[in-house]
Amino acid sequence: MSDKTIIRTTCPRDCYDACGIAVVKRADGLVKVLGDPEHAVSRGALCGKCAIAYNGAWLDPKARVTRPMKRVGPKGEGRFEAIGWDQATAEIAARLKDIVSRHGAETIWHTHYTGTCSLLAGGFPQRFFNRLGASEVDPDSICNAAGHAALQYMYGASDVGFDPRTAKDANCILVWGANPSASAPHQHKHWLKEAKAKKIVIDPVRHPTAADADLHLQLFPGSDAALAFAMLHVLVREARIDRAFLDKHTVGWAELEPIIIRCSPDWAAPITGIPVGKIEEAATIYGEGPSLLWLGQGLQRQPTGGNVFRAVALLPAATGNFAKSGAGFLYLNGGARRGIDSDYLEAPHLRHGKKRKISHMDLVATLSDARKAQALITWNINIAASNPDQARLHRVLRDERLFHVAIDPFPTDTTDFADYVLPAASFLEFDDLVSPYFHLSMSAQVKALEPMGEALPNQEIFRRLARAAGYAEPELFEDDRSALDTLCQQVGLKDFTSLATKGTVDIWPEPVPQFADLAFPTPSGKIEIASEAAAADGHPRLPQPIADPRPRDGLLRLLSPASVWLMNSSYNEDPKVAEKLGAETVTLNPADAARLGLADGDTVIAANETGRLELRLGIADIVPAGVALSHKSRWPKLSRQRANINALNPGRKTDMAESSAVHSVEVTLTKKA
Ligand SMILES: Nc1nc2c(c(=O)[nH]1)N[C@H]1C(S)=C(S)[C@@H](COP(=O)(O)OP(=O)(O)OC[C@H]3O[C@@H](n4cnc5c(=O)[nH]c(N)nc54)[C@H](O)[C@@H]3O)O[C@H]1N2
Ligand SMILES: Nc1nc2c(c(=O)[nH]1)N[C@H]1C(S)=C(S)[C@@H](COP(=O)(O)OP(=O)(O)OC[C@H]3O[C@@H](n4cnc5c(=O)[nH]c(N)nc54)[C@H](O)[C@@H]3O)O[C@H]1N2
Ligand code: SF4
Ligand SMILES: [Mo]
Repeated sequence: MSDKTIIRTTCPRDCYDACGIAVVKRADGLVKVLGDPEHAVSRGALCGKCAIAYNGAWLDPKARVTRPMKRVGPKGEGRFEAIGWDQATAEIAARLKDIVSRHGAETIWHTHYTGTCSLLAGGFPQRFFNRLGASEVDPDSICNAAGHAALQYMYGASDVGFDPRTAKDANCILVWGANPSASAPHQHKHWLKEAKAKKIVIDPVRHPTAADADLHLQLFPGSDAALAFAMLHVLVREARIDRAFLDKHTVGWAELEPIIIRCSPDWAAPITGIPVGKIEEAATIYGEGPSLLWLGQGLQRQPTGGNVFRAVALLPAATGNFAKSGAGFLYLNGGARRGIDSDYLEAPHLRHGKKRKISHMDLVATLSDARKAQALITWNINIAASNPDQARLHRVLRDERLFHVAIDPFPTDTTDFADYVLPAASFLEFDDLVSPYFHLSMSAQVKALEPMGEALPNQEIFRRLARAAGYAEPELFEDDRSALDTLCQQVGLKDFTSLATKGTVDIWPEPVPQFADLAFPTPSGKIEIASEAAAADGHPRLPQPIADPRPRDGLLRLLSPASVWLMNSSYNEDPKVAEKLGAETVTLNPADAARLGLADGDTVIAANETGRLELRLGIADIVPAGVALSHKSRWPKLSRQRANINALNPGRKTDMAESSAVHSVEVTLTKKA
């Protein structure tokens, strides 16, 4: 008899890769969480951060929250006593019902994001909040809402991307404002490297994917729309645009073309910082086609991020890069495209009345107002690390008036502020489904271990809260197996068990071209270069050839993108990952360091009107002059300052969808005395 069993499951993190995992359980109890060698993406290796954390803190009861807990000390001190589930759910439900009767259900706010992207643990809790009538912080407003809004105006859809399998037929892959070497490590390592296409990266930072590319355009942050217009200028000049496609499938090109003609590379070079020759080269390579455009998330986290997206997304329209293999763009491949019905998952029909929503950028102001907010429930999210205006947020979370329930597998800065902390099971401990957002596949998340201590999956936690609240609607209590089978059937699979035996399946056996039928789900059925819907919402009808003003003298533009060692704020809980992270640094171009009289390794103070933070200085020409780079999402409580980079983030909104313009933060840097 074998002395080990292997369970194949899927990583459900907010990551393009959605790796297949093999959990090896030895008879003596030893567990190893490894990359599944048979999985097309992971090919036997997890990324560095998961390889450490999934075999470290995620298996360590001392690192986890394992029991429901109730606050005993002052708010924010993180002192709790363990209680039973029945007591926790009864007390929480009673408090919520009291708030509903005295202040209205809309004063109960919940906020959640992508701690897990699995479907039940990410979506099922909405059934409870719909029944309760709670208000919601718009999830995407902390991440990518501007890009979604822009693509919806133009293409009618933002979650229908290219099929990565069509890369075999692409002559060019243009990665614009994404850093696969950190945020999609297996696409960096395998998918990009194996494609014969020429690779172009457009990013202010020379990250490893940019360094490996055939061409890197290291533009100044927030100048992407100007660059896109200059590339279009070259395409028009060199007659590389597809006029037949434009005539038939787009509206507004005739209005746009005169503007493009004014936007020469000579005009764009000083604005973007990219030499004329490189703009021409990038346009020529892209224009040869077929070309894939990977629209990252970084470029839309700018004050004019919506406009940036509309301008960059003109490229495939102008060159007819659709409906053929190796052509198209990708922002995200969503679940709906595969047939997943989010209304089934989230049951919005359980809600009476309209849902109140705010942007994450308005969270502090809302929580500070007792008429608007009496309670907060945080799940799948760590706002105390990830959100802007950190000092004020921590202050309002410390207010005894605000009733706060936090649900997490780990004791985070956010759970430290809560009145009740509920232990979430990790993805290794329950069945679920993963709908990857890069590849057009579907994967099973299969229970490999028993939940640690008394931890429960999110969906079960909200069933218990619904029961304690005395609700009766059957949707609130549907069991996992029934919901998983229904979701599998929605995507054309037999049931969960059959998917689990395969691990991951491609939804379409053959690669599918993007917008194969050239029917765009916009009001006109065409690509709306000129958008009446955008104009009706107060935006320009056309994308604009604009760029953000450069920072005033002395100020630096601070970028804080994804770290290679963290998944947002996740994995800070693992001491070995913390060791890899080392001191929190900021990287400057040598010219700026010389101008400011700073040396490598100096302790510097980054400051602006929102806050200040001590950082260790690194000097490297991976960033252009005028730009500072510091990766996001340290746990504030692990630093002496009890703060991270978001202490400097005022929470400025993008032009569209009130989303986060986090990469527009400006700071001064001075040497610590
Ligand atoms: N400065 C700066 N700030 C940023 C960004 C930036 O670029 N710069 N990026 C922003 C972006 S893109 C995003 S998406 C946000 C992300 O910010 P958050 O959504 O706060 O992401 P995480 O920090 O990973 O928090 C997810 C939490 O979910 C928990 N979790 C994991 N699995 C489960 C589960 O099954 N159940 C429950 N209940 N919890 C679980 C994890 O332990 C973790 O604490 O941060 C934003 N903040
Ligand atoms: N390892 C790891 N992987 C992750 C995450 C993580 O925290 N760590 N987070 C996950 C989440 S929530 C998300 S949203 C994705 C994000 O993944 P990505 O789409 O890769 O987005 P970011 O990491 O925010 O930024 C990507 C790049 O945008 C660049 N950028 C910033 N401003 C501009 C600009 O004005 N123009 C251009 N062209 N580029 C700009 C940054 O320099 C950065 O290199 O990654 C996911 N994967
Ligand atoms: S975080 Fe991404 S790269 Fe790492 S194991 Fe999960 S899916 Fe793979
Ligand atoms: Mo994100």
